[in-house]
Amino acid sequence: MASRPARVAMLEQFKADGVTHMFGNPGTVEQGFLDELRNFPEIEYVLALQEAAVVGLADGYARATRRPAVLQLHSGVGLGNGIGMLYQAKRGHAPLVVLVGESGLAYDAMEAQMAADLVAMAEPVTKWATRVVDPRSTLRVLRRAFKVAATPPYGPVMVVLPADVLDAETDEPAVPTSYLETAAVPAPETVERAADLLAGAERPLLIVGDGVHFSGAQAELARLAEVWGAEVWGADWAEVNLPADHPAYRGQLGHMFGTTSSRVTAAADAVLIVGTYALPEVFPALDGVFAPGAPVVHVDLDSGAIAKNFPVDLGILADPRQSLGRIAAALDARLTPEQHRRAADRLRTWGAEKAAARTEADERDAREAAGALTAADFGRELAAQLPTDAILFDEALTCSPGLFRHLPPNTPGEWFQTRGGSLGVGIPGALGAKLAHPGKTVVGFTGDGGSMYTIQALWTAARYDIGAVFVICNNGRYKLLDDNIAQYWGTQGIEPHAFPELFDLTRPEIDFAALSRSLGVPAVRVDKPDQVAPAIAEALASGGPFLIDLVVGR
Ligand SMILES: Cc1ncc(C[n+]2csc(CCOP(=O)(O)OP(=O)(O)O)c2C)c(N)n1
Ligand SMILES: [Mg+2]
Repeated sequence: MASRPARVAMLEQFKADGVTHMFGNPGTVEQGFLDELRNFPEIEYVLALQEAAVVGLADGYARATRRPAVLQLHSGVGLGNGIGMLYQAKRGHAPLVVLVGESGLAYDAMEAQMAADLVAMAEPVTKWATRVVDPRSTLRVLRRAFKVAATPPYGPVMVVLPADVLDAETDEPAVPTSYLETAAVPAPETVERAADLLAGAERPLLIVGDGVHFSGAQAELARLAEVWGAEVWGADWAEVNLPADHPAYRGQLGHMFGTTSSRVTAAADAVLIVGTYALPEVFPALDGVFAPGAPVVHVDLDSGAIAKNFPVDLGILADPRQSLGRIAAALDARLTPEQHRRAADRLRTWGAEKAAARTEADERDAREAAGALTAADFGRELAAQLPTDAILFDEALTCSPGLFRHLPPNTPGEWFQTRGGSLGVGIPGALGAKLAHPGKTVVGFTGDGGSMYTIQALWTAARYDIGAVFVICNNGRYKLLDDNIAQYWGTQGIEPHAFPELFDLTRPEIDFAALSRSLGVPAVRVDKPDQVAPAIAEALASGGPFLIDLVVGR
């Protein structure tokens, strides 16, 4: 292979791996390879004006393409700005390849301006953080980064690129990365043991996370839930792992308090955990999570997730899609006709409960119709106007239940929710999804709080004419913090009182429509019910990026 500067070889490597986008925010120490991009027209550099937005764009793109996304951050300062969003990418298992520039190995001893231990900075928020120290291993390291990012559990990988290493020559050939086949099938006797443990249950529980989506196991999960008559509860669930309308889908375990989740988990007499870990709340229960004697089986491609916090009776390191159908078949064969009948009865009951809850919520909406505009009002009208295959990116937080009652996430790849707790992914995430699927309608929801962490991403939307629609659910508050502190008062025996002033965002009021227009994205403010339908029609017809400032609940 001909020798050429590593900065050129690196872009050849991306080309060999089919990379079409690099998200980034530049600096001087990356100028060498960024300048070379002019010779690689197949790779588009997507500029964002703050690193949280860069990572959010890449995260949305990686989620929507299900392939590694490449992004570039500038030295310690840029990496520092990106860390909060990298945290959410790691928690959510986004396969990101993060490139961070630095001046060079030659300057290591100098501790010059902007020098930092970049590997140490990135380690807690990446699967692997490394530094290229010899030009002859530039492509070796990059290929390994792609492979590690896209091996379960997926996650971000960071590679530090010293400028003097990239300016030196390498003769490594640029060949596509070797990815792993991970459709590991459990041994037949393991499937039988799982069925033995689970078959006797009368109150079976499936705790499910995004590992089901990653392996494409939705149909197998549905079949298992139906055969077993099991409730399905989400944990670390931000993709469509089971259609929201499926009778077995009962909701999400608590994001905040383990005591809330324990009411569900401790009531089960057998538990099967799939594609997640137990349990991801902010304040998890330390004990009492599962009923004494209730068997716990865990299927995952993430060995670290199995028996992470609590013992299991059987841990199966295998692909969910290859496992769940087999376990369902083994259960099907074991259950008595009476058990089959009771499983079917349970599903029927849950289906009826769901329908009743839906009717009740619709009636409540109708009663409240004369009051303040609600997220549900918007969701209902959007559902009427939206094409059936639209992609929705959900960072609507407290507005999410009202919105998505009318837009139930039923189809994998058409709903993405924020993960890991870092605010600000709503707008850039929707942009990433739109870049991945330019032909589809993409709507991103965020809050008046969440949007302000990455509002600069609107400029990127305008700059590259990325035609996603953004909806800011503007309730004038950090409302989720109100809800959480009310729960906290309950746990501490504190008398309910006025919510803290510091959760208020209306002094001064943010004019989101004006802010959006100033960044190049047309926008309307909607604060009355009769403005909803025309605003949605205008947004969907615009073809380019468009923002709706939706004033709700006040
Ligand atoms: C980067 C980051 N900073 C702070 C928080 C803490 N936090 C969690 S929810 C929340 C309020 C979000 O407000 P908004 O987006 O308006 O949604 P709402 O709660 O009003 O539905 C805040 C500040 C966080 N999760 N992430
Ligand atoms: Mg808010």
